[in-house]
Amino acid sequence: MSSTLKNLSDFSHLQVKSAAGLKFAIVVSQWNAEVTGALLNGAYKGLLDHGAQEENIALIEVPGSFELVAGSDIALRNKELDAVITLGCVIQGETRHFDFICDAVANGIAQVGIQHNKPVIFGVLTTDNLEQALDRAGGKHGNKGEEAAITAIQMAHIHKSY
Ligand code: DLZ
Repeated sequence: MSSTLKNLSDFSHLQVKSAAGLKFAIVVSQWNAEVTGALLNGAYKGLLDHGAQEENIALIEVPGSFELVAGSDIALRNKELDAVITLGCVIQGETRHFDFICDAVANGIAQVGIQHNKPVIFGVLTTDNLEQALDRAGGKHGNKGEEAAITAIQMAHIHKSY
């Protein structure tokens, strides 16, 4: 492998930096609360383990994942925030509700981030069933809430450095 390619594939410089002093909002959906509660615990752990202070983490609970978009927009009225973490769980049902919610939430969250020029992290599980969701909320596939927190820290630092 050429040295240029080798350097491009070396992400060691992207090790997670400290979250001390950074301000976050977590917006969490109450639908499928067993799952989203576990994602929330994971997100808190991810932030606190990297040095974030509890008083710098705001929490907004919204009814369902669809409302994560509005919740993020409301959170970002606070201009001091460095990043928003959205947490939700949409489980495939027998209607097309799943597709509409997933599309709206993914697109909406991306849009809110662009409008406010702030990182808004997509920590929403979209699964076929509850078991798959629990596997990703502290089960055998880890905790995607914690991963979302790490992503938020990384993006907050990238945002600040440009
Ligand atoms: C209505 C609905 C359905 C059927 N399923 C889910 C789901 O699996 N996960 C979720 O977070 N929310 C669900 N909702 C609620 C919608 O997100 C939203 O709260 C309502 O449509 C009201 O806008």
